[in-house]
Amino acid sequence: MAINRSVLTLDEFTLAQLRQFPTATGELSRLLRDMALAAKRVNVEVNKAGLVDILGDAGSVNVQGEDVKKLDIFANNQFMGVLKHGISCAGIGSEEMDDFVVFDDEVSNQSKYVVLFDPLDGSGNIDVNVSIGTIFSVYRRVSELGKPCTQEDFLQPGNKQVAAGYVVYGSSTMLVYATRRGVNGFTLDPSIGEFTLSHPDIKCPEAGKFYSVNHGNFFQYDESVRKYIDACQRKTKDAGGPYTQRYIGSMVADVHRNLIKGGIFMYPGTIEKPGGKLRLLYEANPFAFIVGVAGGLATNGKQRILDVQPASLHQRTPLFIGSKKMMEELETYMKA
Ligand code: P6P
Repeated sequence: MAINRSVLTLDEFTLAQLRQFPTATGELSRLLRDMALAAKRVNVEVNKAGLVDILGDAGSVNVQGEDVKKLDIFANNQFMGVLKHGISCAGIGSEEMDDFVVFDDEVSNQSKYVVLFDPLDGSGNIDVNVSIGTIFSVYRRVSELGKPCTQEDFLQPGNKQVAAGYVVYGSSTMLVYATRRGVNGFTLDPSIGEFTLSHPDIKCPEAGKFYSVNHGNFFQYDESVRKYIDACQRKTKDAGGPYTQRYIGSMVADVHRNLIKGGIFMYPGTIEKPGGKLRLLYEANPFAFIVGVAGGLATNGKQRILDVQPASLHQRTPLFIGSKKMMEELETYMKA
């Protein structure tokens, strides 16, 4: 029987990349394998979330007598656990934890990366069965190897990212990650329990027909944003339209669709939240890196997201991200 070797697993893919750089230590490949392992464990729980609800809400005790943790706390513990017990990460910052976590053991202190992540973004959508996701960002430490990582390791601008990625727990479970060499997507094959290369070398189409924004906040947006949204609604066929408004309310699902098919996602500042809702370090930056490597753009309305110097772990930012030509058109309204 011929062995189907055409479909590479994530491990085979990262090792093939590693073989092209003999001087590489393999730490990043191991880190990605750690993230994929945690994603598989989270995927199992996300897929039975409805059952968990039937058997008892978070905080209750399930039929096995186990404490049922909120899924995003469960996901946080899975990603933190694999990174703490791996060999590639000195510490983490998480949406679920007030401060960054220094692993501070001999092996971790020698590790050259730190990771920021949102373990389960959009978890409010779980009980209505809408796709949710994990988002992560990888930096090389600026602090001295051999010692515990420091706050400076986590507060680097997005343009210093070494890698970034996300997992979308949807109709299938996909892991997409980017390095400066490219963006590649892997779909979980349940028959072998491995993420397998399904979307090699993802490029964000220069133009698209999807625009994603919460229309409920329309009258709270700046006039320039309202004018652009109005223009999206008026797009005729000869101007690249008509556009479709698609907004799932789960950033990973919305940005993933726009990355693959072309489109723009906007979470502007509002009168109530002028600084926006989304988090810079583990939501905007990783997606800005991924979409940027794929040929798209991402700004906060004033500057490129990747150039923003972070001041704190959980700071928020307005976010406009997607196809190059759509972002350039938006910028003409913002400059007007
Ligand atoms: P709104 C989910 O809570 C989230 O953080 C993102 O995944 C999503 O894009 C956004 O918030 C939706 O926010 O205010 O439009 O419901």
